[in-house]
Amino acid sequence: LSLSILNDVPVSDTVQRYLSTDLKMCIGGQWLSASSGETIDVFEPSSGELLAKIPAADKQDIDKAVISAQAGFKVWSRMLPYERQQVILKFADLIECHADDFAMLESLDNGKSVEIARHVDVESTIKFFRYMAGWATKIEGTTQTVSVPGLHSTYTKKVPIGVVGAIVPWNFPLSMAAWKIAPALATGCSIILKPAENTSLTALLLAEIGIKAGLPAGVLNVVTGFGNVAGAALSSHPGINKIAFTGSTPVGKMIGKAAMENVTRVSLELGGKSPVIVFNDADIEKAAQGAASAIFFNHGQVCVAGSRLYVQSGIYEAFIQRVSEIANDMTLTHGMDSQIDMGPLISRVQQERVQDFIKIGIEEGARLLAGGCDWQGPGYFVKPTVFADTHHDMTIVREEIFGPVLVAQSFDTLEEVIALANDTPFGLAASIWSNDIKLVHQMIDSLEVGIVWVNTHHLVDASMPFGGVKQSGFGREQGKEQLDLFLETKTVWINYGD
Ligand code: TXE
Repeated sequence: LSLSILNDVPVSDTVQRYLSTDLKMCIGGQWLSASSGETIDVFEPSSGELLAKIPAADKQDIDKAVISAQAGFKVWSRMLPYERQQVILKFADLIECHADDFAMLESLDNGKSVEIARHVDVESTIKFFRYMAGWATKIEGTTQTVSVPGLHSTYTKKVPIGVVGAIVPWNFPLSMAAWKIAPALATGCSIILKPAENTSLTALLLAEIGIKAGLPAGVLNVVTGFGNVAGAALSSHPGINKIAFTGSTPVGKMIGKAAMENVTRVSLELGGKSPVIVFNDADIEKAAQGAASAIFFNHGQVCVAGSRLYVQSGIYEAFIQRVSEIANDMTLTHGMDSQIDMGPLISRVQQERVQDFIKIGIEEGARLLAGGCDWQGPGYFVKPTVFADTHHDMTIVREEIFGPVLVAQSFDTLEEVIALANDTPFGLAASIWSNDIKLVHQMIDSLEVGIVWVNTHHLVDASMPFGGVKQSGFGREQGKEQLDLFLETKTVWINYGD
């Protein structure tokens, strides 16, 4: 397939192979079409042009993948941790060799800047694989002193949970796949990954590279398909030992229910409506740049996006004017253009959904300072939008919009802003902008969230747990804590008395 945005751009053979109407998915080390022969059209979001066709898997394909993953698990879990570590490290090296291919495919599939894809998504993926490879040889049980009479040797072993079913969204397709695959491999699990139907290309390339790195057949399966068909078949399959999901809260609830039917372990990383809280003493310029990037990074399609802005009344007007200026100055273009500040949203559906929220905001009487819902031209773009003078009865304040739309309001006291920040069913992240050490610590203690940033937003690292409270989900990804999601504890009692 040829794409208009690639007219003057050199394209590698690997990338060219993926711009195809005949892509296959990876089950048990084999490249297969869907059993039904059905496919899904995938579009390049800045032009709406056809990018690729991927298999539309159904229950039959998931059944096949589960059998393969069960066989893969037997081989992989019995390998020495050191051998598994070497394969994961090789996997990371090969991702690095293909870093530019991954970045270009991610940009074409998702619409984000190819530079950001290369330096954020791909770079962090490589680091994460290396970080998790380190843990492969360091998974330990404990010995205990017990209080029952007699002579007993007692200890715990950590054993891999088995076959992992992973379902991931389209906003960070490669990173989200990596966040599930790397810890599964490090703990000795096998995995079936179902990428989002609109962004499966980098997941398929990961499967190709994983085989080259030496993963035994069936250890990493990538099954493409629609959520309500392939995703539903995966999350309700009795042969799956753990479901790891990232996506919307409504789908997370459905997956949780389906998993519980089989008492399958489940971890959920769901939606958010994260507050950005700016106090009078903050450096206005730095905090305004921070607040803008908190909402506009990745075009607002980030679970931890800083989508609610609370500014203390002394600097409120100046602050929201500055954030609006930043929004108005942003260049909207496709991911191959070096002038890009913001790319398109993922799909026509998301563009319409986000623009509808903007219309509702205007109807509900919020003050529109930047942007709006009048994008003219091709592609699924939405202008960076800032609403001021919002309040908590408004739909745009209560719901996750998942686009470049910021809602701002002022506050006076610490108590007031704590109540506002926590007045949401979500509890993923928050950022605080102030240099008052007492106030910052009081805020950290009071916010009902899984992640707090101070004078920054969006920082993520392989070693730092990531996840939310309330309806933003449960379980922590990244860091040592994530390993527990993929391990079971086995308790051993040995009586060595008479
Ligand atoms: O998400 P879905 P959608 C939110 C965000 C966005 C909205 C809709 O608000 O506007 O969700 O996006 C798979 N059983 N987030 O519809 O449906 C699906 O195929 C099993 C926030 O794209 O949650 C995809 O692989 N799986 C979020 C994955 O779930 C199912 C990121 C996520 O898609 C399924 C994405 C089912 N019944 C959207 N239905 C975040 N906070 O990170 C769908 N899927």
